[in-house]
Amino acid sequence: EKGKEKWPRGDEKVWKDGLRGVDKDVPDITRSVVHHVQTSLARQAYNLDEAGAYQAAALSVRDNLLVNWNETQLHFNSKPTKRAYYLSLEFLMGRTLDNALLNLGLKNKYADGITKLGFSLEDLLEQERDAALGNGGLGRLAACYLDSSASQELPVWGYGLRYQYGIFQQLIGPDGSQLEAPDPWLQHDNPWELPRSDVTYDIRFYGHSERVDGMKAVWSGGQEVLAVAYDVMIPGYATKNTNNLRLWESKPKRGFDLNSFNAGDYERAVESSNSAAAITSVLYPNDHTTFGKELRLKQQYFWTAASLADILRRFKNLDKPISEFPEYVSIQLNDTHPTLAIPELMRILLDEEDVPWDAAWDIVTRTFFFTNHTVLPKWPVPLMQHLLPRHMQIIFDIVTVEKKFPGDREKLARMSLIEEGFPQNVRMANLACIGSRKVNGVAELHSDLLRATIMKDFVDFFGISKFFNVTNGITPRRWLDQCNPLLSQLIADTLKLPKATFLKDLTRLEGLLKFEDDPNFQKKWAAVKQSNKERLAHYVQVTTGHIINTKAMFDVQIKRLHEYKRQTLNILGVIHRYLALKAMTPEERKKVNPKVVFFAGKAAPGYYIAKLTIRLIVNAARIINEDPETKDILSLFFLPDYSVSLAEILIPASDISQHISTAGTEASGTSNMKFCLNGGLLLGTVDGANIEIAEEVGEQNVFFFGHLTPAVEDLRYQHMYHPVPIEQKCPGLAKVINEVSAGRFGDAGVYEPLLNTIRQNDYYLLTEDFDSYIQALKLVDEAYQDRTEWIKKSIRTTAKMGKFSSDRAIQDYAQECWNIESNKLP
Ligand code: B1N
Repeated sequence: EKGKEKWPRGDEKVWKDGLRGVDKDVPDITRSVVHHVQTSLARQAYNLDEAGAYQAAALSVRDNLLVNWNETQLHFNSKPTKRAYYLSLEFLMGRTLDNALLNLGLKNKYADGITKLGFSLEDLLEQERDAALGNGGLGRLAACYLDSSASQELPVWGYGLRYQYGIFQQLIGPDGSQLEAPDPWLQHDNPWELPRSDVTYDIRFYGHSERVDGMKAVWSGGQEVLAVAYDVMIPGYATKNTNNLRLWESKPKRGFDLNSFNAGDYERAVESSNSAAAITSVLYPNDHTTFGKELRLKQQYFWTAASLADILRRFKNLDKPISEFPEYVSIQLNDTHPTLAIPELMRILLDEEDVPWDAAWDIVTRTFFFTNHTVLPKWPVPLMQHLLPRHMQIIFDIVTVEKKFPGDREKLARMSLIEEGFPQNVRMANLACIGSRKVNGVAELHSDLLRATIMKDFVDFFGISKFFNVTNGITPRRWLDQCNPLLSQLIADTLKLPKATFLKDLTRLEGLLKFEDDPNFQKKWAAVKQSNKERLAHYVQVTTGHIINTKAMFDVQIKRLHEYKRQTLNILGVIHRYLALKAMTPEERKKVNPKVVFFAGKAAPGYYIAKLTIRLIVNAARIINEDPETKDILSLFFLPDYSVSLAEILIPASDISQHISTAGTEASGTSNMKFCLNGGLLLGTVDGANIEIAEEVGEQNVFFFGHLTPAVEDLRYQHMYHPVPIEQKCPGLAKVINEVSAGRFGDAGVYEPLLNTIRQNDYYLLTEDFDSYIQALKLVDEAYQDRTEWIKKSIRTTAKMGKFSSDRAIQDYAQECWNIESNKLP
């Protein structure tokens, strides 16, 4: 009988005593920190700085996590359990120490202990470097989903890559341009990972594939690279359950290729060893647009092959027939990046497990689930043929089988995995779709668009039930309790609930509605916002030297720089405001509500237009912030090097945040949810999850503007074929553009390519939405004048954010796709 097994070795009591591990009391905590100072760091009270104290505290917390991690794995291994795996090329984790302490419920005790040792926990938290293995929303979503899976005691592991360098560090050069520096985040020891030098797999590239019989083949030759596992502990909130994020590092299989070395070709030997290590050296910083690069395809295959080999090994420990694989394994594909997992599982089943084609395809299509986040990457056939000959063969075999489907030729051509042309391309989204059990988008509008456009033929073929929606979510642990402890405490006090109640069931926030009219509560609510604004102002003062008026309205747009996200619309709106202020009399200006505008975000290093937008923001800020006539009522900041940690300071401080993508272009957005959860109001277009936020909080509590999705296509068509000069189309915007063009913000001429995108095609429809945008900003100003009503809107917004917890999203996936169950550690 399971669970009653004999103790495997030695004296059970001695073992269990030793495992007690979890430091519950302050003396235990200080003892464990001091122990790490002395043994792990070989230091003492005399020579311990904050960085060392952080390391020792982190190692002490890590001991707790490791005990829980081990117990969780043992627990889930004690009987055959269905597991889900989240394959994501990006996990944007941010910092760990604070989050781990909160999830373990040990924050106050560690704070006490650290104080007794002569440090402050708050200062130590600042010592930690962000783990920034992601570009933006897609990677942060993966991190939130891990937190929610562990917190809900679900058997979910993440699989990703252990990049040596995360997303680049952003600097601003003297002319206001973005400069990039590497992010060597592993320079200091990383206490949050556990190298597993015993968990390794050989991964093959290149070589040749020879058919043996029928659909089977042998793939040999080429280059072999070693994948080494590193485990990152993912603690659940208020539970012992601690899940795993397994990240792969690439290493040369042998130190050198001895054959080349013996032949005296030392350079070639070192080169091939370098090329193995190169695979996981750096995160690609081009979100949405990384096609055609051989190293990127190598990363994708290396990661999916190692992850699948590992998943298969775990499955084999269960001693079940391979046909039952989908009964024990569900794999979620985070966008098309891991789509090679589909032909890779086919290869393993056909070539290594001797499963016939139809049975193999059946297993594959019951195992995978595909989440689409955006447009459609393709890979050139010749590149794939060269790098992965066996997988290309399998993809062509799938195409052959596909051809037997009934249907008209045009439709089949649209649905094909191969796009004809010179060269041919593999359509990864089509492969992900036909190889998966289910396909989802990330907000209602986005899922509707998928079903109506790029997936339409597949909907006709497979039926609508294969296609569904899971609206994104965010973890309230990090995005409320951790980043806004004052608000979290006020909510707990007001609702007379332990924090854990609403942090685990975010719909409980609705209880706040009862208090929206209570002046005492309103006052406290406003005081929390004020103190978060002061925290941000302090940060800005320390990092830039600027002093900010914290009585002003804080208006925030922070996200990757992209034309479709329209930071350009925002900065041109700011300039419009500035010009309007300049035209006023001093008396008129006195009546204006002061405003501070914050921008932050990185542009892909090769994205010229996005980088010009940054330059314009920075240089406009230099002029506007120095103008004695207006600087008290309008100032503007571009905060460099946006990160998860910076978001944690900015989001709780915002009065209004901007999510202003051209309708139909932002799949969901997730920072919109974070701002609203923290009582910031939303100014946005009718796009992505903005729509569902408005449905929840009520349209009277959000500021919407701009054209709707169905209009966008027609407008673009008109711009193409019936262009109207901008002076005619949108005189207000034309005036602003002319000022920029004339060099009012420095650099006459340099912004022309950016301005021309608006003057010419205006693909993102700034000329169409500018007037209603300015109108919406005016409504925001007016609403802010009535402070009591504004505070009520803010309370209502927070109260109605329950739907956007990533716990709900993970439940959707667990039920609709994975068919897994919670299992709490005793
Ligand atoms: O994924 C987020 C959404 O909230 C955003 O709306 C969406 O833009 C974002 C290639 C991407 N879509 N596609 C990417 C990232 C990296 C890369 O190499 C594409 N990111 C999104 C979460 O659903």
